[in-house]
Amino acid sequence: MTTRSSQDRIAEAAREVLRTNDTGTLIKAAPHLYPHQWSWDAAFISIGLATFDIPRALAELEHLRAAQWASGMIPHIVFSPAPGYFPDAARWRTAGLSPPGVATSGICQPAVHAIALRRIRQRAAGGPHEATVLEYLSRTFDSWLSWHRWLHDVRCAEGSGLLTIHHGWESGMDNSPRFDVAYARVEPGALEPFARTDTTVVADSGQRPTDQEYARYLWLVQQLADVGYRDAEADAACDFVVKDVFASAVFAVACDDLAAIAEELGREPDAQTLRGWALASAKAVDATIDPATGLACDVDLRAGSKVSVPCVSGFAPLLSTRDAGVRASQERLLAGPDWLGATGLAFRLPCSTSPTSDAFRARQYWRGPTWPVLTWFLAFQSRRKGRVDLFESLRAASLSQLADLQFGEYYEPFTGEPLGSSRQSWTAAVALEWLAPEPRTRLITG
Ligand code: 9WN
Repeated sequence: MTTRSSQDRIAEAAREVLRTNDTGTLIKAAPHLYPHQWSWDAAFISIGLATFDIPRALAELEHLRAAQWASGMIPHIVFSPAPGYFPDAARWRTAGLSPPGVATSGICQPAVHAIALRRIRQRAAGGPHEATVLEYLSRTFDSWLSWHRWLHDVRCAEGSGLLTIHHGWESGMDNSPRFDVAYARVEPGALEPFARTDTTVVADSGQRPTDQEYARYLWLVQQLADVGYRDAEADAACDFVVKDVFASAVFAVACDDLAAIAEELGREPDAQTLRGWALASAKAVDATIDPATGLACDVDLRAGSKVSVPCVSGFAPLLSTRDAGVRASQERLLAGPDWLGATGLAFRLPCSTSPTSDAFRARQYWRGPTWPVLTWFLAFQSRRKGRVDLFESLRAASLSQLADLQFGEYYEPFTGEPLGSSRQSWTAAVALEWLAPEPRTRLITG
């Protein structure tokens, strides 16, 4: 249990991380490893910023929105001029697709943005920035709606409620074992030469994806760039076509949050459309649950089968389900011996892959470590559904983990060692959100 003075130290250090990672135009996802703006990072970062600087929170989302493509797609990276990250802007070949003067990648990430917008709206309620936030929401609503419409119409064109991804990077959980079978099918041809930068920043390369994994990542980028990122062609041209259950659950939640914003703005028909998308995706996510494991599954469209690997994405229904039975059984599973109750954990926090699974690797990126941002996200959604006890226990354990003031990108589950980048912006952001007083507004529910 962290004391009040330890909590003050965490909050002060977290604000300092965000300030020093701020380039003045965007907040770097991490000081050295990720010197650009990432899409879902920016949303979580804005949630943390809103605890002490609401205008800066809006500016962060606005920087991302300015990179939105004409299609509605919000790219996963908006590049700053800083060197030192590979693949760099040129590798993506997106000139002419990204807005003039803005360098972006060509793929997307989970759509957490409307969740952030609603959270910022809640934090602004009754305060000096409320009018600014409402004006911002009103002025930019159509952009966020077109992002959701693109996801719905393009990434879910067949109407299943589940979103398609063409790259593990689109899931945000890059080398999770949930994608091993899909990646095994990716056989890189002649790759343009490349030199990784991540393994020069993270000295222990065992914490990062392997070179073989990187070759596959880059091959997919080449395949997608070769078809100009046109989704209709990408489904055929790209070796990796997966229905991402976690991104679909995020979409369901975000559609509900954008619907709440639409209602406040008096845009009832848009709200109804969004509520419909939310319901369809929430149901579709529940329908992927493997009865044998109780976990939700991705669908590998190339193989035509569900992928049942015990990863944290299997708890997607905890984010989005409307079924009390599903919620209860997922919570039981989470508390059980394969997850929070696993033997030897330094903190009772969800690992990215179940520690009792053969696929588990304690130090390797999305193959085992705990990710503070995901812990917060699962807890936040649980509290919104009334599960204050689960929220409080995850909050206490996460703050104990974060009391090292390293703001690690991810943590070794048994030793509590911070791994990957330190001073990671979204880790600092969720620390601030854990510690900020809950806004007193009815806008919080739902
Ligand atoms: C590739 C920035 C991003 C996160 C992702 C995380 C990692 C990038 C990388 O870092 O991915 O997009 O180079 O490894 O997996 O979730 O958004 O923090």
